[in-house]
Amino acid sequence: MSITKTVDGRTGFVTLDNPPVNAIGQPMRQALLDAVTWAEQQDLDRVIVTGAGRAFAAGADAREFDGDPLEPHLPDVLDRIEKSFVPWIAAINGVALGGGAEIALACRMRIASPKAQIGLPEVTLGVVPGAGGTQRAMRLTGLETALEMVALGKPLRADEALKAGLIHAIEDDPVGAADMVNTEELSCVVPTWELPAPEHDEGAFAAIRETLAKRSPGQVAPLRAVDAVEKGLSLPFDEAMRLERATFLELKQGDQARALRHMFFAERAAKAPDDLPPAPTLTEVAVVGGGTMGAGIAYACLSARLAVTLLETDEDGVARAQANVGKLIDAGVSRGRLTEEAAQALRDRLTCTTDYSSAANAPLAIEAAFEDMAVKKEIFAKLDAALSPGAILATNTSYLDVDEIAASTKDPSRVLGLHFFAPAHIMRLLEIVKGAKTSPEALATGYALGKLLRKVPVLAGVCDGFIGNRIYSRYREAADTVFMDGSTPWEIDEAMEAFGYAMGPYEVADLSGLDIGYAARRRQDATRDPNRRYIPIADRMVELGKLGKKVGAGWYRYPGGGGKVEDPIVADLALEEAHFAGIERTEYSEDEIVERLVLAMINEAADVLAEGIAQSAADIDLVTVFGYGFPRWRGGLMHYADTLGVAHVVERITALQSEDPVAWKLSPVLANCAERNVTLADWTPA
Ligand code: 3H9
Repeated sequence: MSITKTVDGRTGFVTLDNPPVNAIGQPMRQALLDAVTWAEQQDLDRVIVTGAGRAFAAGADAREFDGDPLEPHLPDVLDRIEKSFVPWIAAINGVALGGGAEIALACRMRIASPKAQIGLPEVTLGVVPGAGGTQRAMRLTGLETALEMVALGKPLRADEALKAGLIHAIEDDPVGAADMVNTEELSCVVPTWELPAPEHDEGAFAAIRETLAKRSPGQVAPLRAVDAVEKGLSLPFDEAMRLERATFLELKQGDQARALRHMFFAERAAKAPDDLPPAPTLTEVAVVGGGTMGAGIAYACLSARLAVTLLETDEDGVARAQANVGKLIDAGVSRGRLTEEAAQALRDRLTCTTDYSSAANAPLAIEAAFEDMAVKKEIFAKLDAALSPGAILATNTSYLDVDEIAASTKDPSRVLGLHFFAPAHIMRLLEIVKGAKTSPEALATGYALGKLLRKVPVLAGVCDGFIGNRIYSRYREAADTVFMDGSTPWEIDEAMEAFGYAMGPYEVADLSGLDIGYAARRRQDATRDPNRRYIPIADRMVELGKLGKKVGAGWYRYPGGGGKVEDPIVADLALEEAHFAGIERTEYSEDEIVERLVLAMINEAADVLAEGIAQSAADIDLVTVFGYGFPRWRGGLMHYADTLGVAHVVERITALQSEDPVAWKLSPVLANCAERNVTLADWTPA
């Protein structure tokens, strides 16, 4: 069903009905168009349009965007609604987004429930509003709010929408209130399209463009949405609508919109596989270790209404854990995310202790202690003894072998990895690591926790670094090679920022601490291919005590603990090492830097796929975007590789083999995709 229609007296009721969120597809557009004629033929004095279920309408059905537009088009349907002699009133019962908001804007009046939200988030899908959003919103709210709505995509709450002039009233029962509107009053309301456009305001346009340059560099749609508003100021309404529509259609087919659509649907597809047993209801968890990571995990669990027993080794540790979680709660209050009452409820649900028996009833424990196998095994032995035999035991290790940890317990089937990303209460990615013996029940519990914490769960197999850190290690290696052979860390960082990362690899390393990568390299020493070129610069940095921002110096210097400053000594290190190694340094362009770093990641990711460490290319996209800051508008690493084209990727990696055949050994998955002429997204093991 797409809409339902009923009549009561001279009032027509149209309910948008396409569960779960009333996305507007072709059948709904046709049904709405027919409803306009239906209302006119019955000589109704109003039509009240509302949504079934929790939403008014979530917007155009984005699943249609890959194909050609299907008639009737939404702008034409809304033109009919707006110009019909039977006035329509939108009774906005829940979210009205994109095309959903545009339906409401074309109605003569808008009455919203207090929980409604109204927004034009099209830019988050890489397009501009395509059914009048850029033209009607500004006629109702004025320039400033309209520009923010279309360019930033953030919805307005009902109270904000009322204040902005977007809606006429807020009522608990918007349908009832719409029915009560005086007929004469209704007939006096001027249709939105007839309202004058606001005056041009250079300051408002300059301000929004400046904001966009900072917030969404590289993204096309937000700027085009601003242009559509600006052009609309001096064009007749119909002409401005045609221009908006043309922009929408053009962007819809572009790389950025395809990438953002891919991410939208991949994010929603990330959930527990159907063949897992039903997940247990979690009400409490144990977390081991109250350092930065453990405290972040504990805070995330508390915020999801779980009771948390935070286990530490001694009383100092208990005090530190309590303080670490306390700081996060206090920050929640000072940022306005938590009321004082909610904060107290979180504190009440937290127990910090050294006594493992306090966690005896927890169905799940998450270990987030120091990255050391002996430490982990000791903790798992204690958990094994204290928790019930059915409890699931998870490790938050970033690199260590989950199977070895599991083997040290009485029942390895109840052990899995739950790899959070720092800060654990903010970063959305959760790698759910399946060991050789991990049971379906353990996985189901991991997914249940992920759902409660509103994480994006991605299933990963066991290897050094799982999906994300393994690809990241290769990225780092490629960066250090480019540094050694010709560039500086700041040139590399700038190139990756221009590509779309918020920070380049060297600034990130300074924030995490160079000792982390050092420890990983020492762990890999025993298994590293002796023929693989080793870049010693990062080790030299650690030997020099340049451990990153925490000590005031890493790849950059941080005088007085402040912002980063380029350090010529670091640049000289590469000159020195290159000289020792007899390397003639080259100057790399920004494009060459990006190409090398990104191709290195793509090749490694293809190996991750080949080895079954990741289940799909889309999972790798989720990991790279939600855990490592790969630009979402490029669709994640593998989607980007498919945008470049596998044949091109293979050709470029093959060309780089002349420099280093070991580091640039082509992944069999890439070779296979090129041979079969399939994308990475469509690749399946033979
Ligand atoms: C647009 O409107 C263009 C117009 O200007 C011009 C036209 C000419 N399409 O997120 P959830 C599915 S562009 C298709 O898990 P929540 C979603 O995939 C659009 N499907 O629920 C999921 O499916 P499944 C502008 C959609 O409660 C299910 O609904 N609008 C769409 O956490 C539930 O979704 C937007 O950008 C869609 N538009 O959040 C709004 N929306 O069950 C996009 C949802 O198979 N949507 N689905 O996994 C949202 O922001 C959230 O979905 C919403 C609900 C807040 C509505």
